[in-house]
Amino acid sequence: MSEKIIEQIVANVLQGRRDQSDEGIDEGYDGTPGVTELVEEALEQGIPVEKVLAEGLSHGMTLVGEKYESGEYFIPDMLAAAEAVGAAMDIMEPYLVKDGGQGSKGKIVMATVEKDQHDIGKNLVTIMLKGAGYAVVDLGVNVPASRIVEVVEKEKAGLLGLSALLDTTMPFMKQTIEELENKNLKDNVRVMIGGAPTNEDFAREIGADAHGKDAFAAVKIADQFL
Ligand code: B12
Repeated sequence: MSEKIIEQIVANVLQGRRDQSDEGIDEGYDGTPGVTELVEEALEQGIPVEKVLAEGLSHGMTLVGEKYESGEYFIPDMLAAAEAVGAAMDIMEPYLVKDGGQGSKGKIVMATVEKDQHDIGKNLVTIMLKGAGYAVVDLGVNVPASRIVEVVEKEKAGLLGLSALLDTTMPFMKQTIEELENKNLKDNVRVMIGGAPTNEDFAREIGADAHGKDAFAAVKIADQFL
């Protein structure tokens, strides 16, 4: 039963169907539940939030990415899928946060770097960290290095998480770390980076303290540093 609903979530992410009123791409979806309704149902059935996230929403978006890469999908298709996943994550947040503490484990600043609008991965990481008991200040997308550094200083954050999905925006991660160094803040805050084009080597190269391949890794890194 749980496998079936996860499969339906993946299929509906691919169709970009937020709810039952959406048509989707292929025939045969009319009037059937969309991503938000399926996620609600899965959670009501007691399927673990982590499973819905990883095997449903995250996996679905990965497949959307592959279809875009192969030329089968275009930007509006990616956007529709992203919107459906975003709406589903709003439903999941209270379930995740209910399981965790009240931000008592430490403070983390999260941001997608300058000129980058991708936020699904960052939002996933943010909800997982909140669920694990951290207080997270989420600065959103397209955040300049100067703003990130200002907030890290003001909030006295122990950990900074940076997300980038574009080759062209990865250098802003380096710029952010350099600004932390210039302001003598680098010793007070650990920096973790993530996002599809990043890796451990890049993290080392720019002076980040850790690279996380997914939201679960982000929680492990936070537990290690805070
Ligand atoms: C959805 C999507 C979009 C949506 C974004 C909507 C949104 N609100 O985020 C829209 C349509 C807006 C979009 C636009 C563009 N996109 Co786009 N997009 C994607 C797509 C299909 C999926 C990304 C995603 O959400 N994945 C699902 C999430 C769950 O995965 P994730 O982001 O990787 O995050 C996980 C991990 O990486 C990690 N993680 C992420 N952040 C962090 C941070 C920390 C601290 C840690 C520890 C971990 C971590 O944990 C997450 C959860 O497991 C990817 C394809 C792909 N394979 O990634 C292309 C992709 C990223 N886009 C791409 C491109 C080119 C663009 C555009 C330039 C297209 C255009 N010509 O306009 C624009 C750029 C807009 C901009 N300035 O940012 C390219 C990038 C190529 C490159 N390497 O530079 C990709 C790879 C597609 C492709 N193959 O060509 N895009």
